[in-house]
Formats: sequence, C-alpha cells, structure tokens
Amino acid sequence: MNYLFIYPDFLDATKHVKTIPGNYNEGIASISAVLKQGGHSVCLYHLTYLPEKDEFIRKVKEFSPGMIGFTIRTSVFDYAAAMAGWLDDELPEIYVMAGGYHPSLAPEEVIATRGIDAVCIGEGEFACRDFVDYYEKNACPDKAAQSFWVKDADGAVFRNPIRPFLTDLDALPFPDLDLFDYTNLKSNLTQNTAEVIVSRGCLYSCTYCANAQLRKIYPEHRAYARFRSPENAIQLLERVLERDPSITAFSFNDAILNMYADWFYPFIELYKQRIRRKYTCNLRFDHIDEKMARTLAESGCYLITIGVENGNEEFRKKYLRRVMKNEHIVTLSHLLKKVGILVYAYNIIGLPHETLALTLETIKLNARMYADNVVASLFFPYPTTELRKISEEGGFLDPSVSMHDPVQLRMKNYPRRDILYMRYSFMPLLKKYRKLYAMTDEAARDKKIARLDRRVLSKHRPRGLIGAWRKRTHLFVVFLKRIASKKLPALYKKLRGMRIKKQAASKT
Ligand code: B12
Ligand code: SF4
Repeated sequence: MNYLFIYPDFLDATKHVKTIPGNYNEGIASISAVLKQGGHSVCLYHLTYLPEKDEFIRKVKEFSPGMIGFTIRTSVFDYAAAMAGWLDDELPEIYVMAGGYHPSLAPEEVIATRGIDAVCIGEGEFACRDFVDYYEKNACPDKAAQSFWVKDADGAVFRNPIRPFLTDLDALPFPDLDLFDYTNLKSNLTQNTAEVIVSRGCLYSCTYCANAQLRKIYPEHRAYARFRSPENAIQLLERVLERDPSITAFSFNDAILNMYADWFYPFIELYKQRIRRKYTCNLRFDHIDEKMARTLAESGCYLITIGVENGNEEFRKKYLRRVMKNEHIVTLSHLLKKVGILVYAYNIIGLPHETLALTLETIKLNARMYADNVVASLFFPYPTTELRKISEEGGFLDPSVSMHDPVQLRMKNYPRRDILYMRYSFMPLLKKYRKLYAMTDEAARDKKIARLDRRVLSKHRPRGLIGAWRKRTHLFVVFLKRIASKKLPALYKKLRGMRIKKQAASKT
C-alpha cells in the first residue's frame, strides 16, 4: 500500500505565506515507521500553507496514494475538511482517514465530514497498520478496526472500541527519520537542531490543555504518561546523529522532560556520556530545584520553555489547575539564569473570568522573572477541555464568533478590544516594568510601578487605538523577520544564533 499522510501545518494568521518552514510531527513519523515495518510505503504532503484546490489535487495525484491519512489539529480542522471535500469531488476512489488531536477529541464532528471515511481515536501506530493490512487484503474493516470509527457507503458509523495504549514505548520502532525534510524545518532556522520526543502524555490536567481529555480516551489511564527507557531513548538520539552528524542540538518536544526524576537522572547521565549535544526542553517550575537546575545546565540544557500562563496565584489554581507560588516562579527563574539556562516563558491572555488587571499581573510576574523571551498567546477553548466548559458556563462562548477570530471569548468585564490591547502591549509593558523592577531605591520603584499600573488600567486610556497601532508594528516586525529568513537564510541563522549566545553570555 502506498500510504499518503497529509499534514496541514500552518497557523490561521500565516496560511497564505508560502515561505514559512514547517514543524516536525512525531505522530506521523511514528506511524510511518510502523507502516514501513509492515511492508507499506509511506509519503508525506507537508502543507506549510493553504493550497488552492487545483494545486492540492495535482500534488495528491503525483503521490498516487492507495490510502490517505490526515493529521488534524483543531485550528486547521475546517481547512482539512475542505480538502477532504476536494478529494471526494476529484478522487472519490481513495480511502481517506483522519487522526490526531481534533479527531481524537471531537470524533463525531470529524466523521460527519464529507470525504472522511474513518477516524482514528487516540494513538494510531498499530491501529493504523492493522487497518491498512486489513483493507489491502479484504476491504474496509468496518467493525474489525480497533480505535477507529468507520463510515460505510450509507453513512452509518461503526464505533469500534479503543485499543489500549502501548505501555512499553521501547516496543515502538524509532520514528521514520526519512519522512520529513529536516533541513527545511522551523527548528533548523537557528542552528542544526533535531526535534525529538521520548515520551507520551503528561501527568497533569491543566484545564486548557488537551492532555487531560486524551488520557480519558482510555478506560485504564493511570500509566498514561510514559517514557522510552533511558537506554532506548539514547539509542534513538544516536540514530538521529548517525543519520545527520551535523546536528548540534536537540529539541525535546516532550510535555515535561523531567516528569519523573527517577527516569530523568539515569537518562541524563547517559546523555552526558554518549550524546554530548546542547538541548532545549519543556519543563514545569514545580519540577525544578537547585540540584535539577544544575544537572540541566551541566548536561547541555541551554534553553527551557516553561508555562507561566497567568500571573495571579489564585486564578491559576482555580481556573487553570496549576498550583504554584509566584515567589517560587521568580526565584527559580533567577536560579536558572544563574546557572546559564535561557528561560522562555509562555502565557495565555483572554482566559474565561480574566480581567485587564489580571493580565497586568501576568506581565508584572514575567517582568520580575527576567525571562529571556516571553510568548503571550490568545486563549483558544479547545474541544472537551475543562476551560471550554468553564467558558460555556460563564456564557462567554458566542456561537457567532468564528473559530478563526483571535479572541474567542466575549466577556463583559474584559472586552475583545482590551484583550487585543493587552496582547500587543505585552512586550512594551513588560520592558517598562522590567526597568522599574531593576531600580534599587525601593520606595521610588514602588511609586513608579503604582503610577504605571494606574495608567494601564485607566478608563480613559484609548486602548482600541493603542492596541491597533501596536498590532501593526508587531506584524511589520514579523513580516521583516520572515523576509530575512527567506531571502538571507544564512545571515538570519547567524543573527539568531548570535542573539541566543548573547542572551546566554549575559547570564554569567
Ligand atoms: C510537540 C508539540 C508541539 C510542537 C510540534 C507540533 C507538532 N505538530 O507535533 C510545536 C512546538 C511546534 C507545537 C506547536 C503548536 N501546538 Co503543540 N503540542 C505539542 C505537544 C506537547 C506534543 C505533541 C506530540 O508530539 N505528541 C506525541 C505524538 C506521538 O502524538 P500525536 O501527535 O497525538 O500522534 C498520535 C495520535 O494523535 C495519532 N495520530 C496523529 N495523526 C494521525 C493521523 C492518522 C491518519 C492516524 C490514523 C492517527 C494519527 O497517532 C499518533 C501516534 O500515536 C502537544 C501536547 C501534548 N502533551 O500532547 C501540543 C499540542 C498538540 N499543541 C497544540 C497546539 C494548539 C499548538 C499550536 C497551535 C499552538 C500555537 N497557537 O501556536 C502550534 C501549532 C503548530 C503546528 N503547525 O502544528 C494543542 C493541540 C490542541 C488541539 N485540539 O488541536 C496540543 C494538544 C496542546 C494543547 N494546547 O492542548 N506543538
Ligand atoms: S503540564 Fe503541560 S502538557 Fe501537561 S497538562 Fe499541563 S499544559 Fe498540558
């Protein structure tokens, strides 16, 4: 069977920009490895922008697939649905299935889509291989396809049981390293970085994240957060290096690399001995102490991405289910700075029940952390998440709001205009507060901070106007960066590398 993956890998804001490189996708690479092991051939249509129908159909024909599998995240669902419709118009003989986060969380919606014949719920490696084998030998497996909902010719849907998740990740072959064009991935913009993932799932249940619901797909889900054994994970990294010795760094996409300390410490010992490359990973503040920070730095960790999300402890605990003290976050951020690790902090704006004053607290907490980079995303209520439920219960979800509107909630106490103002003022305000927090004269500092707070929160501030202006400036800078990365890739890579080095040097 020649199996074609279609991977819509663009953001709404950049769907027409043809010059942005794509992301590695572990799910696709992993299923591909299993399909290839089963004797099938696999190809990938990596969509980094939204194509026109003619171009799309022409490209699909070039791959001449026997079966197609879409991988779908919620925010690209309606584009993927349009593509499935195009396939139904032009190539109705090809069997089309869909998997990934959105099909797993909202299977009813996906199976009802014209052109989609089956939906995979949860992990897909062996489920997909069995489906393809069966289809090749017999016909559509209908009732025999574990983890699949299958639609027959009359539109009736068979909802098959979910296959238990794989408890031993070492039983998985290594992901297919030939499927993606590594040289053309976003991770390669700064340095030769390979994206890898050595685990599945997460221990926590933050209310905005799909993880908690994905876990519930499985009736028995206690051991859902799993890692490859340290030895097996190291062998995977060695395989990546063997294939491309020019790789200078790894980017671990795992939800929390040190989720289990008794896995992490043995792993990192092997990493220091056999891999000896810089790396970046995702962490949580409540998984870091002095020993961990030093171990990370000594083993080559040069940058961590970490969720702050909101600056108010009570709000974080009540609505996001993240129990962490602000003082702890600030102290650890400074500790990481001391040991030479860059901190990239992630935040969300426009959460249900949030207010302008609460976002200001988020900015101020980030300012006190002196993070090296700060990302402020606008909230999106992903299907089945608890925070979506909270949004519904609060009456904040207006059905007339398009899923492509950057501001999803309609809240009386925090209007759309103010949310956008805070989104685009996040960086300018952060810089101002940072300067103030650096003042040594405490009395003068507190006075100036209080004055700035009053200015930001003032009813008379023309937030609509300032927000619109800052958005323009922001988009212009993004545009310039994009042009630079395309037209002068070597220079862009060098400048980005220099920036990271400079940030790292400023810490010591
Ligand atoms: C690594 C990661 C990233 C990486 C890599 C992205 C990628 N496409 O893999 C980066 C940093 C680039 C990223 C960016 C974003 N991400 Co992200 N990311 C993750 C993370 C932490 C792990 C994903 C992963 O690799 N899992 C492991 C693999 C093996 O699992 P998998 O992908 O689910 O694949 C399995 C099944 O789904 C299934 N399957 C998948 N595809 C298919 C296809 C077929 C045909 C079949 C049969 C089965 C199948 O089988 C696979 C193997 O078992 C998850 C959170 C988490 N803890 O899971 C969020 C997550 C996927 N990201 C999310 C989001 C929202 C984003 C962004 C949109 C954020 C933003 N606003 O910029 C961007 C989108 C970028 C993009 N173009 O895709 C959401 C998606 C929610 C949703 N409902 O769609 C998640 C779930 C986090 C959350 N907020 O809840 N992300
Ligand atoms: S810690 Fe990260 S991956 Fe885990 S549930 Fe929270 S947001 Fe999701």
